Amino acid sequence: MKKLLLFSIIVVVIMASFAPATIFAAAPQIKGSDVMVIGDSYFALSGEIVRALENEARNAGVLGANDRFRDYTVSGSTLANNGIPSQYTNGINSGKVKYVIMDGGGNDCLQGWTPAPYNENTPFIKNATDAVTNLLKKMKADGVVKVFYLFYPNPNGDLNGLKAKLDALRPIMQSTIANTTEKPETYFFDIRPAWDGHLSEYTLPDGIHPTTAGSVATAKAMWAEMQKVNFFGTSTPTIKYGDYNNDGSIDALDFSALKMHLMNPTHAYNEVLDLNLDNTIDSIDFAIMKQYLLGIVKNLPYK
Ligand SMILES: [Ca+2]
Ligand SMILES: [Ca+2]
Repeated sequence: MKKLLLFSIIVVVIMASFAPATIFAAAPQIKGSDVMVIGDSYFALSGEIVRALENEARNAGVLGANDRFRDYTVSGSTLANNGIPSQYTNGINSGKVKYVIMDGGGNDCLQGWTPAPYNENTPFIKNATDAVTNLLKKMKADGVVKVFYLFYPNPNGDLNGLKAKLDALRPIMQSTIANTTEKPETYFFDIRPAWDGHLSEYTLPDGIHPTTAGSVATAKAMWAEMQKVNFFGTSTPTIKYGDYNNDGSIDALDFSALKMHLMNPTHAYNEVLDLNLDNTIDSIDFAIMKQYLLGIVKNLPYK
């Protein structure tokens, strides 16, 4: 037992000394090239939402300082007529992605004159929702893991009935996405609450597109939602590894508790003490905790 323990400690020390220093740094957890952004002028006109969202990701340590998402957004794009879907095709043809951030449907609402009332069979709605169903299906086949679909704020003014059309499209698009079976994990995000009470401040004189303040607020709200749903899978695990006595810190008390735990020949498995996530509690975990307390291992669990 003692020999094994010593051996383990030596192995860990050797591994640590040969590993590049960056292995312990808070490295970016996603690559910008894994993230594709597609959509219309709501994103594309100034590009500020995407830039602000990248900043949020950087500030959270999720994206590297000079890394960017892959932005294929084009002003004026519809979902129908292979507009936004063709952005996706262009993007995926130059490299696979795990995450897609998108909007769409606003320009579909602006196509031609359509009398109210609107329902799921109204052409501009049906064409847009059919396009999204097919797009999600293709994304699933291409191995996209998650999709974040941003749906617009209210326009500032009626804008020839645009508000009524968006109000009709919004719930139908949301249920279409929910009912699509072949899709990546898809989040439909209604941005209106973040804009409540700020419509004039956040909207350009055209009544539709976001100002800089509107872009930043939109990105912040998107990021808060992404963190909430752990969109990029980078949130801190809820288990505090190593904190055996659950007092919020990992210290000598936990170290001696782990020692006692190991000395008990019938010791049970305890996830909190499995510091290398190999489903056993043994001398390797003990060695890792020692390294952690010495400041050599910076993060638990240690893989
Ligand atoms: Ca503790
Ligand atoms: Ca273990």
